[in-house]
Amino acid sequence: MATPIQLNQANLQEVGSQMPVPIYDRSADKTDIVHIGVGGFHRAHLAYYLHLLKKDGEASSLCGIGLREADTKLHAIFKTQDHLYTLMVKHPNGTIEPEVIGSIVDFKMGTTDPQPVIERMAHASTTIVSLTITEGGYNFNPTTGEFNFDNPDVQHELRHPQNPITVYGFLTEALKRRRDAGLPAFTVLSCDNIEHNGDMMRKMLGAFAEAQDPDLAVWITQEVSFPNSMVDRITPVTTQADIETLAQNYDVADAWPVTCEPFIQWVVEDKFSNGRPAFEKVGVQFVPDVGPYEKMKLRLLNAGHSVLGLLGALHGHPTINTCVEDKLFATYLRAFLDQEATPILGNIEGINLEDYKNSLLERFANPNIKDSVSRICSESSAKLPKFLIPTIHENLAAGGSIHFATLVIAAWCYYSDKEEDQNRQPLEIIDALRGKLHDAAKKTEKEPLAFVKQERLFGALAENKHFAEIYTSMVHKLYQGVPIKKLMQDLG
Ligand code: CS2
Repeated sequence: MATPIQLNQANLQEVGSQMPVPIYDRSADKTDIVHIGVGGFHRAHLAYYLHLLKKDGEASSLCGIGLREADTKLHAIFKTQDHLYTLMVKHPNGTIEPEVIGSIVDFKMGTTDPQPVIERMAHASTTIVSLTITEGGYNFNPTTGEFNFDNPDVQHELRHPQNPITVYGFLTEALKRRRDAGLPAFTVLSCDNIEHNGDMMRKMLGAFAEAQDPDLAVWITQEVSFPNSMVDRITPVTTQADIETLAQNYDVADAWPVTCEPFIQWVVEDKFSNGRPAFEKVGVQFVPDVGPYEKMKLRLLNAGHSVLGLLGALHGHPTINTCVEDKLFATYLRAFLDQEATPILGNIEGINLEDYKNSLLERFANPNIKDSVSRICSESSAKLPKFLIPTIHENLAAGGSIHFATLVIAAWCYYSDKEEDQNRQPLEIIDALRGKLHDAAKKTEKEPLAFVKQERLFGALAENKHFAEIYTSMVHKLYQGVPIKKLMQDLG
């Protein structure tokens, strides 16, 4: 086999014989969006929307920022590929639609030398700093909802404002320099799966800035806007097989392509303190209040994923599509969505929830996506308090059903304790709180409520008698070895 063509700017024309490539101007002098957290999702979502706009003549482009050591891998790959990457859209019928995306034109790491990152953010041309820093990256105490000042990185940057480590230190230092230089503030645009993500960011940044420099905090409150936004596109982890498919079937060497589903959605509040590209031209919806859309997506799609992921992990299903191919799982998911998640959503203007749920099941069933259960279960300690636990609390308050969601919590306890499925196969557990979850879960046999007594995750759930009764009976059965599918069937 001939050596595949290395993806980079010089080879774009050659790559263009295999798939669409960007032919727009990629010079870095009009970089007005700076993005922190360039994972697969960002590359399939905001960077893709901007790519569509650039094809339509938009001059703005993106500079990616890495604030974690783990980002050095992408940094190195981007250097050899001139920040180009392939987006492989995977259709349910097996078709793959690859396209080279060129909207990211620069990438800077903030871990070794924070100055170039601060300067990029403080640069006159920067109008938006967007974020995908994951649910866990917001640094708040889940019990109190307040900023977590105990974080040692935060402590460090409060003492050394010019040497920031977290997103908070970088944003405040860059905003301070803008204020001092008489430049307008940029918009801080959160793109994470958190209800009221913009409001949350405003509150957290406000608390940090207040502790660091109260005058600056006042300026930030007056000048910076924090639109809430709902983001959606299923983006599985890239596999070696994806890299090989590109090399073998398309003759292109890309060390880190991104794969995703065809569906894409972005609903954003139109409040940008320093202007924005005309994203509405490429299908982005601008609405006055994104709250209902966010809630719908988090409580149906993301929670639905967690339901399948945790129950599927115990059973031994490897991917989300293998879960929904299993009729019992599909029926269970629908029952959870209809009986527990939907009743608390109320009406959402312009949305038919039946259609939305039908489309979710279709999206989850895409056999070409192969979204791993381990990705879905990763960081459950940051996800479930946003996706699923509030639904249990709200149903308890309203007298609604909680059985379907409670079995997921029981499964999560078993998963955290045993770290293997019910066939004794090891599970890949990725969670910042893995040790704590394991320690709490392993007390279950002596103290059945030990896992749900972790207040920072569950609030006062364990004190609710109705919940405690259902949960205790479920963990009891799981620990006796009753198969998860039998427990699911009993509820159906
Ligand atoms: C998933 C999300 O992280 C998860 O558990 O539910 O990554 C999901 O795929 C995206 O939010 C889809 O927009």
